[in-house]
Amino acid sequence: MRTEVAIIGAGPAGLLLSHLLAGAGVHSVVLERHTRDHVEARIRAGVLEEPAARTLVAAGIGDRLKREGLRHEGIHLSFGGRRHRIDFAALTGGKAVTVYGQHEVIKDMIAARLAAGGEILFEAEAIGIEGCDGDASPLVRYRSGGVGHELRADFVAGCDGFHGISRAGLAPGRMQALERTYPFGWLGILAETPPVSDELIYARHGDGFALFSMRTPELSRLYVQCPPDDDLDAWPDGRVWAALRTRLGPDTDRPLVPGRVLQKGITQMRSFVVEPMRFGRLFLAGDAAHIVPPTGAKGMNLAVADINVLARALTAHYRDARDDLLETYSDTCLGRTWKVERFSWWMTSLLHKFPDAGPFDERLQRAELDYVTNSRAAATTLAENYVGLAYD
Ligand code: FAS
Ligand code: PHB
Repeated sequence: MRTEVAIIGAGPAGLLLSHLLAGAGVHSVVLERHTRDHVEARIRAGVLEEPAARTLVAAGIGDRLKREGLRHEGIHLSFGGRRHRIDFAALTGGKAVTVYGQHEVIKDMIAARLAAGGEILFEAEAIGIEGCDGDASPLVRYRSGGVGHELRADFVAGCDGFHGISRAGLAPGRMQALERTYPFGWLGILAETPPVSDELIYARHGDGFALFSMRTPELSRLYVQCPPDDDLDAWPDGRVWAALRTRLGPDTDRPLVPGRVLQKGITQMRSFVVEPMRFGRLFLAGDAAHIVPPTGAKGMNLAVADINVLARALTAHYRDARDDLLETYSDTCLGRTWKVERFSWWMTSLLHKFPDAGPFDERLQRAELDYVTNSRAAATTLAENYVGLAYD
């Protein structure tokens, strides 16, 4: 099989790239190792920053997002038993985020691709990438239905997430991996319970962090900080609800009502960046190139930002015979990535309980929370990062 751009992975990065390229008349094939049902049911992120939501709407895949997405003009930071609102609209000239599940974004993208005759091969696992360094066309080997296949292309987009083969297949000496891991994880649930607040609550509590988020007026997404290697069995529903009630505290719009837990999982917390993000004709994007702790709600948004740059660069190559944007792809993306890494690390440091933290550290953390919630300058910094820094 032959295409112009071989895309590995049908996550937000791969699907959006395929869609934007099709809009510019560039052919691509998406290889996805899981079934369509699996990728559409996978519960992950839930907040779209403004530039990302605008990108989806401009690309014609934002109709349901506009109809069903929840516009949030602020968040709450909760500590010392009280909530403090960060008013995005007032601090950023009217900007906001949109609460809309990542799996809903995936459904919209897949439906749009298939309706337009796009090629997404599900249950097609890429097993090798060859020949990305020369002028010759690279080759992606993949397995589907127990049979080996080949996909030849001009370029390969590695959109296969943190555990994918695109980055893993590179010789260690070709890249630098920069990482920070955190001494805690997040236990997250998706539950049938009415929201305790009209906006997200990020809680810093003596027992650890907690987050109230939502998907719909009936479905809430809730997280509690837990030890990094904790086992799900250690968290029966009753314990989860008790921890949430304690850490979110009494200052909510409505009481927390335990409901049916539809999904439960533990996510590791790490900051990770690989440099560069381009290796000849192979371009890494999204989680394949960088991971942020979810405290800043940036994972999916950073993937969309990368694709915004990559789609423009590949379109310029095919339409205008320009390769300068391909040349600068890695630097352009890393510039934003490190700002987003900083913000996500800062939010994580501000709101979590570090096992080895002493009273001095805790006083500093408290002072930072007091400063952020009482200084317009500091609150503005948080707000402009949370709603999303403008694309270059
Ligand atoms: P993705 O991981 O979404 O997609 C990669 C795709 O490649 C997958 O479909 C995978 O099956 C496929 N693939 C992998 N190897 C392949 C191969 N060899 N052949 C073919 N296909 C292959 N962010 C938040 O902001 N909030 C959250 O609550 C949150 N929760 C998360 C929970 C988890 C468990 C994870 C892993 C991430 C979470 N994130 C969260 C971050 C998340 O939103 C990611 O940043 C986002 O999915 C990144 O998108 P992609 O780069 O497209 O990668
Ligand atoms: C979510 O809704 O899943 C969510 C929201 C904000 C975060 C992380 C996750 O920071």
